Amino acid sequence: MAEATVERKQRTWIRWQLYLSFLVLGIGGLFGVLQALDRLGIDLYTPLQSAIKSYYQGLTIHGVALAIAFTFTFNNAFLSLTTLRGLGRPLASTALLQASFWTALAGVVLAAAMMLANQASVLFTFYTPLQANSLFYLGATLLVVSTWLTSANQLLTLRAWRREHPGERIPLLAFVSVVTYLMWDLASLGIAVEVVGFVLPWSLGLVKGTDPLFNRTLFWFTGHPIVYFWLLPIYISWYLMIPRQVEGRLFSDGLVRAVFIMFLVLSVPVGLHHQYTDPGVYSSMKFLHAVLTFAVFFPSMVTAFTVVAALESGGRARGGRGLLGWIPRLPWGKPEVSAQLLAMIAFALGGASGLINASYTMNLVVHNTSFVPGHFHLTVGTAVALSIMGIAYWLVPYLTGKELFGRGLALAQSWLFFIGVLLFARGQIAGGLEGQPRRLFVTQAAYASPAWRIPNLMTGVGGLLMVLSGVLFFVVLLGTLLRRRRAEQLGEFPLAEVIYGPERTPAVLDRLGAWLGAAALLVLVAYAPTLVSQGVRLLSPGFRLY
Ligand code: HAS
Ligand code: CU
Repeated sequence: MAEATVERKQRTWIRWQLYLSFLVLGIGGLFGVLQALDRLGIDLYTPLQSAIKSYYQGLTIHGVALAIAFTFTFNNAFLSLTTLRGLGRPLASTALLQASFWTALAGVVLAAAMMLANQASVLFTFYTPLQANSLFYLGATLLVVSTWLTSANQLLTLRAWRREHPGERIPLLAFVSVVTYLMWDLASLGIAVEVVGFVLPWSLGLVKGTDPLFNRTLFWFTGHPIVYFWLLPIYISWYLMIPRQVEGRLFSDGLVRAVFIMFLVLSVPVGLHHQYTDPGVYSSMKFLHAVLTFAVFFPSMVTAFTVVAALESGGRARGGRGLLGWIPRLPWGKPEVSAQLLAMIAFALGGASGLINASYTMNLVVHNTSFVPGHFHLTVGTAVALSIMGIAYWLVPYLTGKELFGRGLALAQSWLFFIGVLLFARGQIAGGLEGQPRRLFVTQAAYASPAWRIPNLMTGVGGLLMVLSGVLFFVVLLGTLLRRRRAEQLGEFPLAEVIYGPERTPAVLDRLGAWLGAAALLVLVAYAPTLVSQGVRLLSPGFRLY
């Protein structure tokens, strides 16, 4: 088959996986309504009892759909495309691309069916000894497998490319795409061992007991780096696409490679910052993870400076003068840009709240309070989700050949989401500082402090604005899809011009195998003492509190 035909076929499968991600975004987002209303003192769960049994069932659907299914399927689609574009050739295997889509779809269907049937109200962290129906765990496993299939396809494609281009530097766009998935391949081992090794056999009744603490450590082995698996595809857009979209230039090829390598090496060995308060973990190891958490903060700081520099170069090229005069000159009228600019601003706040979480002692104040959802709705909930919406505004036209519907509506959507999350997160953070627990069913709480009232009002109103914004996103999306097709592809694929290109980049950064080895070694040092000392005692039976 000619390359162009293969590529067209592959774009179709990429498109399907992208639609799957948006479908899941819609389902997960809608459950936000119930939660936001609860913060306003309106309990919709009781009247909806026949469909939704509890607050926790709704919260599980919200978390699993958005944090796991939406992000994984989007990444599979987007980073397959960036690999294909980056290497300038079709992916090595259309079959793997299809397999990734079908596996993800099967995973979504299984997990969704179990959650909707109230057979898996275990929240997105699925801590044992809470037990779900085994089909739920199988669904989650299939979602992870879909990412591995994507990664395998990337690696095969890279190998084929290398054969055709001996001695050449890996093109930057492909490099960052492959490194993102390599990081995730290593990171996902924790959850794979937890689910396949312990939880699935236990939920099937093949073994009698499980070990909650050991499972939890394995969970956070993956549960921290998963946040960078959500984030790095967005960084790819901020580094390599946004500069072009604002008519600016990216500073340096080498710096971007170095940042992604830092994420590869440092993303995993920090998971214990989710377990500062857990027993059975050496405090020296908690301290090591705290130090490494501050280390992995660094590449994001580099990103902040580099991305802002690219924005500034764009704003100045468009006539901006003075210290800050370049900001209003950015193309704020383009929804694909403004959504991502607003997402960046939210991320600056999300990053700062991350430092509070990461500080060993300050964590004691905020851990398990609503401060934490305040933090992660600024990060994954906005930096990632709103950026994805911005990306969709050029990507869907690009893939379908249909012009974006309702540009003004799309702009309003971005601002509404941004204003919504500022209120929402400020409310959650303020409530958390007043000791309000996270995952609290407020209207039915046996105790509630008056100090939580205004924070919850902000969270409720902000949350409703975010949902409304989500509805507008779907109006724009469906409006676009229902349009008549104008061309095979529409618009250009935005790729940044780089000031200092790869010729100045140290070749050692492209030695992916060696960096992966270094990462694995550091993980061993950071995790082996804890896992060995905990040992595995398969003693706990399963509980169903739902
Ligand atoms: Fe986090 C808990 C620490 C980043 C997500 N985090 C969570 C949870 C989630 C989450 C989901 O150390 C809860 C899990 C659960 O259910 O229990 N987090 C950090 C730190 C960072 C961080 C240090 N988190 C993220 C990202 C996430 C995410 C990214 C999702 C995508 N987090 C923690 C800790 C906990 C935690 C503890 C446990 C808390 C507990 O007790 O349970 C850092 O990596 C953040 C670095 C970010 C920056 C910001 C860079 C800014 C940029 C934008 C620049 C652009 C600008 C715009 C300013 C340094 C790149 C200019 C625009 C113009 C228009 C001019
Ligand atoms: Cu973390």
